[in-house]
Amino acid sequence: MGRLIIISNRLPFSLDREGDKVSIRQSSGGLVSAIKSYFENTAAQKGNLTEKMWMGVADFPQEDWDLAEASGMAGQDFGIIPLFMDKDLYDNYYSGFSNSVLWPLFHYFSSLASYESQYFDAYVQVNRLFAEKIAPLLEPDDQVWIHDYQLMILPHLLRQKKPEATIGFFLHIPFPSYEIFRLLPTEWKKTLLHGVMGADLIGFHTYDYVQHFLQSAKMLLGVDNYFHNLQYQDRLIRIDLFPIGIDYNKFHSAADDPELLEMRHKIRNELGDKKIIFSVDRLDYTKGLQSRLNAFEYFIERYPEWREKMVFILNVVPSRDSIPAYNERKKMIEEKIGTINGRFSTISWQPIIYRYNHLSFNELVALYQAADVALITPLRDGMNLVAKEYVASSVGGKGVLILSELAGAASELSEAILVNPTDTADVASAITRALAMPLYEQRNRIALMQRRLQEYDVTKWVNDFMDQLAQVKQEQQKQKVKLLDEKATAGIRRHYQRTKNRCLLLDYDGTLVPFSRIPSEAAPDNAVKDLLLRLSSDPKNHVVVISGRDVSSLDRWLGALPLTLVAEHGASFKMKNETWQQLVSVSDLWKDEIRRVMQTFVTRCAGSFIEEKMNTIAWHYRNTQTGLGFSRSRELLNTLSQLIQNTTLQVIDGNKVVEVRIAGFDKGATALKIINEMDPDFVLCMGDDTTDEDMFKALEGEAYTIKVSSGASAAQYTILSQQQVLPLLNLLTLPFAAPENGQEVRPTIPSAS
Ligand code: GDG
Repeated sequence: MGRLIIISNRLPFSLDREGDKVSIRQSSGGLVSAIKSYFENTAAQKGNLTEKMWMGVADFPQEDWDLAEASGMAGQDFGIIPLFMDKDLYDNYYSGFSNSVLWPLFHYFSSLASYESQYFDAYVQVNRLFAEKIAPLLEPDDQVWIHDYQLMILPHLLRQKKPEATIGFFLHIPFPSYEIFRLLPTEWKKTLLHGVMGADLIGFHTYDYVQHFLQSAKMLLGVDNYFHNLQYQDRLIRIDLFPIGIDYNKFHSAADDPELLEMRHKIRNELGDKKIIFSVDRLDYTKGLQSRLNAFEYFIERYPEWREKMVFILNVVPSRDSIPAYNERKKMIEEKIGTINGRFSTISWQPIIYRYNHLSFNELVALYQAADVALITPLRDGMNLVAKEYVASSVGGKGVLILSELAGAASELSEAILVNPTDTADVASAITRALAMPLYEQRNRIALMQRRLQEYDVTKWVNDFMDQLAQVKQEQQKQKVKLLDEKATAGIRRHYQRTKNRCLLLDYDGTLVPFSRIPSEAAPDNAVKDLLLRLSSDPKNHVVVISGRDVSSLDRWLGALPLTLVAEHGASFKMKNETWQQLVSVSDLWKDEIRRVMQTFVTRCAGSFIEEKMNTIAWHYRNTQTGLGFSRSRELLNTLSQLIQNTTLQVIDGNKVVEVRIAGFDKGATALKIINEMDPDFVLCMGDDTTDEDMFKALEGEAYTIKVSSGASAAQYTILSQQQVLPLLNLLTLPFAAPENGQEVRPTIPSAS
């Protein structure tokens, strides 16, 4: 039974002190109530979690905390782990690296980022303080969930101290495209990516952010993804989207609160029958206040019929006012409001009602409910909860949401009027459209959005994340079971040394030799040739190199050795000390059409090329721009699969290669044929590619099958890199140093499952 430990920059409450008395002010944020509700229903029990803890930086002095603890007030909802730190250090980490580098850059305001090295140093140091504080407290069944851009390297720092820990990470802001992310100094960006990848599960709000992250991981760390999974170093990591939800019922049922009802009536009465346009945001340049005001001004100019018939209630919530970029914006915004009001106000009407303060929950929801239109136009926003809260608060389906297409929420709220926030005319026309929208249309749109928000609320979001975290852990466990460890190696080695009629089936590229940028240059070096010679010179061994390569390459590189060679997945073969034989002999005409299609892909994807063999034609994309090559390969697979329908050809999705070959033979059938003919007492089969999977399946229960590289496989064991292949083969031949004590157990070959 473990604990759920939430780690975020701030704790979910503040302390107020008057004399010797402290009082606690709980945060009403969605995450707090979601975690509480996760524990109130059965989900936490399902995940075997008994307690909830929260760790974050305290924004109050240690002595206030001691007082709160002494009076038994602290830690009612959560066990609290406060972190106290030096103010300068905190400022450099929070106002500095977090909010003057990561925040502007991740929201595409690259010109506002100030790349000060003391900011980065403080960021690393504070993340380290978090790791040092939490690591000694962790117990084996605990699940750690780290939140947001202030703590991106904490997952790795914690993993270093606790390799087995269960760690999730969620980013609440956008993950930018690679072109933006790469603007960071090299050491910083690698540290950040490597840092996040200390987690087992990494969550983002949208599909785009997931793709951006995967691309950065590919470009900067050379890690390829397989759907949502990454194999990084020796761990499986999952990257997925979890669009955060809101506490739907809290907003939806707030309408029944009498105090709130009164507030709503008051707002309505004071504004008469004027339509209300409403927005509420933290003071932040990402929220698009300046462009929103420009659009609103243009709207009054362009659509004078609406003058005196509507008001815009603009509520700005103070935020990060110690950072210069924020303070300057406040002045600019207030000047613009002054200009608009000065320009269009009449004795009885002022177009903008501006407030710079924090609203109580009831005030906020009363405004949501009173507003005919919510105008939410951030220039970039990870998600934007205000948009969701406005929709959830609607009474009787009334209200129109105008939403920026650059907010993460836009991908879920497609029934809103979506606008580009910098397109003044577009936003102005959306405002007229919203003000004039018939009630039945408002209801239709709100109902559809409400249904979606209700289904995937914040509790569901927490459940979803925690379920996936548990799943990744299980998959890692399964993978670990397959890793060829010392014990399994010793078992295979003992078996090898006791047997007299052995068959070794070895793939070539990616197994015996590393991949080469140009296939024709992948010649074996002396180490490979020496080892193959030593293995094949042993009369107890029958060594088979089984490859998709053509006859001439295999013959040139390995023809002089006493090996059996299988070329083009079995279409041609040369038994030990014999000559080459070809199994199929058909006309080459089929290649013309395939070559023509592949040629168009060579033109469209720089760096790719075609390789022709006797029975195969292949398009290689190993040397192309990462990402582009992969997406072109998906298109090519699609085109070729349609083209070869009703023929005897077959398309193979290989390792950075798409191949078309004559169907009817594969490495599996060939391997099986060989071992059926020789009836060996020991079979070892190694390979790295999709085509080797045919062998692994065909030899299930008959051989030790070993996949070189990670990822799903039918092989019984996995080794993680090609560099381990020769040492492993070498080791098999070395006699054990001393007679072993105890009774030797003949190893059996477990079936691969
Ligand atoms: C980050 C990401 C992502 C605002 N003013 C008042 C008030 N609020 C509440 C809202 C809402 C929250 O604050 C603001 O959430 P947003 O999502 O709009 O924006 P960020 O603060 O920037 O949050 C964002 C979010 O994390 C979650 O992942 O959506 O993209 O930037 O809940 O209701 N609440 C009260 N008075 C106010 O004056 N009571």
